[in-house]
Amino acid sequence: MTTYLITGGSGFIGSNFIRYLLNKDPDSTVINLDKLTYAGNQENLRDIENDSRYHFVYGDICDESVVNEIFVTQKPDIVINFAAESHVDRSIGKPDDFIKTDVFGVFVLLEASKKYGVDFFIQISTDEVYGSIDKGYFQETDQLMPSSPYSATKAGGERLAFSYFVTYNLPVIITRASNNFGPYQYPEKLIPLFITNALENKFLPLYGDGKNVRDWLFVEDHCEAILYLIRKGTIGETYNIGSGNEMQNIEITNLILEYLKKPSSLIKPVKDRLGHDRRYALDCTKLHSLGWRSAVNFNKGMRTTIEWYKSNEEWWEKIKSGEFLDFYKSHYKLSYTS
Ligand code: NAD
Ligand code: TDX
Repeated sequence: MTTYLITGGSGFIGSNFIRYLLNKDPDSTVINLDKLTYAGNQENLRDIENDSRYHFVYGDICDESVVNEIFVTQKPDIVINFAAESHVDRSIGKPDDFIKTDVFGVFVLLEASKKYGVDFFIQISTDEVYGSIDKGYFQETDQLMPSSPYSATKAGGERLAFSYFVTYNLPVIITRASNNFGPYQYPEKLIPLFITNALENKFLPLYGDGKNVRDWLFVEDHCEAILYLIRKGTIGETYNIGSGNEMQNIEITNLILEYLKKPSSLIKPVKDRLGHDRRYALDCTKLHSLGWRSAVNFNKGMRTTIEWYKSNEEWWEKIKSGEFLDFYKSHYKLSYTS
């Protein structure tokens, strides 16, 4: 029996990971510590909330007393820290909570893990810590040049985790995944925003020239890679997790519109994101050499994702009529009804 402390388990990747883990490993117990920020949603785990192996704790990873209480009472074997402020645009507008959660929160989890002891501490970082690359692929040993407050705080959090490995021998593994997509992603991010806007016949606000490139990883592949690294990874190491599905934003946009049979007149070029990274691309040789490769074909992953948003309107309509609406209106300065 392995007890996992999953932080941020009510968000996009965390909820997919918990569902994946409970399916794959019948002997696991999960404690999900989540602050339920605007991005946390208990609907994401409605189907497993009555599973006796699943326990939800409402709380902040920055709150030492809540974190210590979990370590004392639940004695987690493995900590996987997904909790973060995760949206680049919000970090440009107001970085405060990014600095708290993505750096200080990691510190609180590391301190508790050091004090009470764990078998693994997995820090979920991101490809954005490298910054932008016009040609070629980032390797794990490349320098970190984060460009947004989001990526800078993620770099701070993961380097702090690494320092606990070097200094205190804490069994840390760091993962740097590329852009994820799939079910339950909050509709502020490119793919779910554009799918749901298209379904509502609303504009798709494409930044700049639309030619920025991301490497798209289906969320279930990401979940699988994390579990794989717990089995096969080496403590103290950092691993890139990508799929090699490089796409320009305009290509993704056209694909969504074509699939949904919506007109390209819905595309609305808008002012570019400040400090917008042009391209992210990962060299995943290190992970491949352990025997793992992403399995989900991009087009299949997109079909699954679009169909999920088509069948789960209630899930996203509730979100888009709440807190999201204020963010959207002030950020895009577009008429939301057009
Ligand atoms: P998300 O924004 O969907 O979810 C974040 C979750 O963390 C939410 O449930 C939120 O309530 C919770 N949370 C935020 N602050 C908290 C705090 N102080 N205490 C406890 N819980 C808190 O994010 P996501 O897209 O699922 O990303 C998960 C992790 O993966 C993040 O660390 C992110 O940096 C990383 N990552 C994301 C991607 C991606 O494409 N989405 C790619 C690479 C890495
Ligand atoms: O309205 C939009 N229009 C647009 O053109 C939005 C929201 C995005 N974009 C562009 C910006 C990026 O080039 O689409 C691309 C993807 O944007 P996001 O979905 O915001 O993702 P990104 O900024 O690449 O960061 C994501 O991947 C790495 C996650 O949000 C991070 O949490 C993760 O670390």
